[in-house]
Amino acid sequence: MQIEILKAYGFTDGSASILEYGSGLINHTWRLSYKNNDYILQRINDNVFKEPENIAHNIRFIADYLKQHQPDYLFVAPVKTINGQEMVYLKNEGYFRMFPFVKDSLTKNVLETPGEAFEAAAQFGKFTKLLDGITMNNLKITIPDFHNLSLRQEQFFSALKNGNPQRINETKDLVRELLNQISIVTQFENIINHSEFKKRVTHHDTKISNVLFNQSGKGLCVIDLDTVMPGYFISDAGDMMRTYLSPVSEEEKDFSKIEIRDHFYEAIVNGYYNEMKEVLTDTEKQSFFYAGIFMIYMQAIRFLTDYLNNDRYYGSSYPGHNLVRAGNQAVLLKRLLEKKEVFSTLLK
Ligand code: GN1
Ligand code: MG
Repeated sequence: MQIEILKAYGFTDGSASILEYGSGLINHTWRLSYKNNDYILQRINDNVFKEPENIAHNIRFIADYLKQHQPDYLFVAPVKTINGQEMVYLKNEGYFRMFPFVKDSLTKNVLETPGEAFEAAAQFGKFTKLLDGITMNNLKITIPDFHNLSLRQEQFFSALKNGNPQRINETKDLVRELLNQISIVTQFENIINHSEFKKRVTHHDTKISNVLFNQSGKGLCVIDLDTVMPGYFISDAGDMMRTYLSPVSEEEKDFSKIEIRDHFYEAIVNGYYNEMKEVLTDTEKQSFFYAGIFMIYMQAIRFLTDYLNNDRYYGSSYPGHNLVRAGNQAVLLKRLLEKKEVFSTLLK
């Protein structure tokens, strides 16, 4: 670890200890201890987040808003450097920032019970609800078009034209299967043109490891706010479905293990509605099931696009890694589509 970073925070007596932490694909995370205090240190991937200052702006704005309007909410704000900065920039290394490690809190990498899904969904719903009064223009866009499915579709088409020819050839069946689902993109376009579909403060990365729990399993707050920006609720509800419904993750190679657990779906609906029922419009509520379809389809084409582009975005730890991930998400999509009728009775 660069000594300059420790210095910037005034951790200068040589006693700081640091360990690799977390499993995100984009940023790099460490856990740091210094004089009986624990911290989370992260390097922001500035290939993905081209203007890290926008992240700092949003977090600062939200922190101030919550302090004023929702003082009881536990908001994990960045630790400032001794010069009062929220980030440290090191030449050739990029941007770093640090958060306090909330005492007695824990994160989960694997979701085991519907109760955990309920807590997490309630926390993501609460976050959007508490920020319902913010004027959207006050927030910056940290990744332009991040969940713009039309653009993701275009990027997919362009990879099919200009990507690795051998890989294009090898993936024909999966490509065809995904292209058959083009109506998912049309539905997205209808949604964004509908006036009852609101831009809201959305987290955009609602996996279980982005929720802090207390020791007795109650949700405390959400973390990892880099992709917090104006968006649609389908991003958050949908990514919960994408990552909570199946007992196995996007990394699973044995696709026969991919299934949809009804009780987890119910828990997501109930947890999210617990906070958002009065906030969402009827039109939005009618798209609750679609949220999962939208996010899973988008992730399938993002992984496949990256495979066709030689893994330049997500990287790859074994040959065919992004193809496995894409195939996995395509199966998950199929399994969820089979549940449409059953789940429609749960949508209130
Ligand atoms: C990336 O870095 P991580 O794991 O939090 C990606 C998400 C994907 C996810 C798939 C900025 O998130 O959109 O859903 O991988 N984040 C970005 O694992 O691209
Ligand atoms: Mg993330």
